[in-house]
Amino acid sequence: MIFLSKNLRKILFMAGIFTFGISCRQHPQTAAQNESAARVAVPEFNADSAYHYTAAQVAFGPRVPNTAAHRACGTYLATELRRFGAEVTEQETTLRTYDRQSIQAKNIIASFRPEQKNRVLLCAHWDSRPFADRDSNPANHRTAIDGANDGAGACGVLLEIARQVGLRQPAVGIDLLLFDAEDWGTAEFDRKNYGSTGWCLGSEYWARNPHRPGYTARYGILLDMVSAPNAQFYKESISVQYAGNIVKKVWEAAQVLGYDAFFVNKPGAAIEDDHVSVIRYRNIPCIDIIQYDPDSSAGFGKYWHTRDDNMSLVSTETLKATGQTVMYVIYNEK
Ligand code: AHN
Ligand code: ZN
Repeated sequence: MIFLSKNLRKILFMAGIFTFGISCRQHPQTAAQNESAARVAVPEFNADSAYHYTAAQVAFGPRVPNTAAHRACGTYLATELRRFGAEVTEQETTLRTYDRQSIQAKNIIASFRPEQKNRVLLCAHWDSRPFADRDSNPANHRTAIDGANDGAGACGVLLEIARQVGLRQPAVGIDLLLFDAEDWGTAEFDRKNYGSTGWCLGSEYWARNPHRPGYTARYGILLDMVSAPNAQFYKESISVQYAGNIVKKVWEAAQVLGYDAFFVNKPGAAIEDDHVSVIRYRNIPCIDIIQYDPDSSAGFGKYWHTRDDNMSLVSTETLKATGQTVMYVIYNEK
């Protein structure tokens, strides 16, 4: 009898846990309520504002290191980021290019809530290429490009994100890194003498000498060439290898927002870009959102590294898709 009642109590007790467990899961909210509770309010990314910041950079003229346009644009970017409430570090250094030029470079780092340990970094390069070495007109090969798509557009997106973050902070701390001297890689006309070197000098310098000793972040997102009309971002393969979960998170966010025409669910090439410095020298997983066009010879559109990379390559639709997707990701982080 005692034996049986003990067992019975046990059974009743277990049944109690079981029904309580189920009722816990069913009781508080309907599925729809649950979904709205899980959804975080993400501010609206203003693409007109990002367009304006892009045009303002291009209006200085090509931002080639050691020129007045470059210096003026660097001041503009740092001033805007301070105006949005970020703590801004201008990291200046002298770098040497593949063709043995000594350049005054400046990485610009803008931090929101720098005391917060839980951080995400967003980056882009702000310099423009000194050579239109893929231009159809050889007379243009030794002239600089506007870099509206290759440089300014991504920084325009980051400035608008900075403005929004300044207005309402996400739970994570945000660092924006605007790298200098990304685009002084070996010119096509120098390839036979130098091979392919000299890209990403600013990001390599920062990654080896971070603005704060021991700086780290949970992960990084690099934007590069994110403004051309109908741009397509394939899943860049170094990103997939070193930060596959971040690629997944970002591409899923784009899908939720209806931007899957821009964020293509296909593997892309391996691209040497600033994210490699972040991964290699800071050990921070970092992805590259970069336009990829398998039909163009270099893979980045026929206007890449030509004089055609001007404001006509800046589409507010593409800026919006990129900016809103990144904002969705950072505002949903805990
Ligand atoms: C290479 O062409 C090796 N990497 C592309 C990096 C780049 C240049 N991004 C913009 N301009
Ligand atoms: Zn470039």
